[in-house]
Amino acid sequence: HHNRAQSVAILGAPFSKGQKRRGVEHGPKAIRDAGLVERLSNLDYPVHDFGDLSFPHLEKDEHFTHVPFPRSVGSANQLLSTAVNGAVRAGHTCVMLGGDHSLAIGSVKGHSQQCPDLCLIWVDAHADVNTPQTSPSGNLHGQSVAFLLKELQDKMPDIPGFSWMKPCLSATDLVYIGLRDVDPGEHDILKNLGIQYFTMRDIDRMGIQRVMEVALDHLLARKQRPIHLSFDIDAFDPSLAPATGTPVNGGLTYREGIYIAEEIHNTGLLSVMDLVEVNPVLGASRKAVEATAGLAVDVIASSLGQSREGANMAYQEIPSPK
Ligand code: 6HN
Ligand code: MN
Ligand code: MN
Ligand code: MN
Repeated sequence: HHNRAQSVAILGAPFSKGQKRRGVEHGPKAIRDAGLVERLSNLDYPVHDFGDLSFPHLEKDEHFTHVPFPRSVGSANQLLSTAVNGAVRAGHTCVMLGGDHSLAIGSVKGHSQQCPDLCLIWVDAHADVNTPQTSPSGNLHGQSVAFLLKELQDKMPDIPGFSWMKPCLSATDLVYIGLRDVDPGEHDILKNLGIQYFTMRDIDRMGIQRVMEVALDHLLARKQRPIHLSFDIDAFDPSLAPATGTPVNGGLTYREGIYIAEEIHNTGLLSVMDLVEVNPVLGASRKAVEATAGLAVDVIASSLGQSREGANMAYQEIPSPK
């Protein structure tokens, strides 16, 4: 079996200014409280929890057109990119706990500084590929992929806080899974750039097994390369993941989500993963919050090798009765 005895680094990113609702900055705590470290310690590698990053509070951060908090989002992502870069350089498989999905800008950027040939799997109800001009909300968590794509460089204005950021991915390096709420400008971008994507309708038609086969083939058939998995918890159906800011009906089932994670683990190529948009303030009850955070733990554990077949830990010998 491919299990590299690699260590895992956990990085908390308690940040919420990629959107306007409060609470998603408490995502890292909710996911840890749901037992993340304990679950990962049942797998066969050392886990290092590096705690939460601390992001500077900026007193004055005026809107850029209708985009709120541009400097806060820019500086948080710059800091995160340095942290992810360092964790990958140190040889860890890195798990970034959000926080909102604008954090993928820094996470992917930092990863790409160590692994320039990485590919990106974006599991989400949303495409998060708006430019400031196509964005209906202005929120930067709906624009992360637009910062990352070289093909969109001349469509992106100079946003305050982002002078450090240069795109690092090509449209062919990216696959989406789980889409069901795509803005008109985003659909145009997906089509024009020829990005590979699988909507919930595609999953209905093809089944998740075939979707993963085609997705991984698209990214890896020519050469094996490091995978960045950016997993937005709102990819799941809201009945499973209610505590999130932009829920959309008709999402992934539990088994589809876990299957995606298992297939990514089975490539042996997962290098960095983001688990974002768990918002404990938006759960209707404590149970709803725990269900959402527990689901996040399940996705992370499955991505790192927890198996439904068992055999997560080496078992030496069947004991004989004395
Ligand atoms: N997310 N497409 C919408 C927007 O505001 O641009 C929703 C974005 C949601 C972002 O869930 O990470
Ligand atoms: Mn997202
Ligand atoms: Mn989303
Ligand atoms: Mn394994």
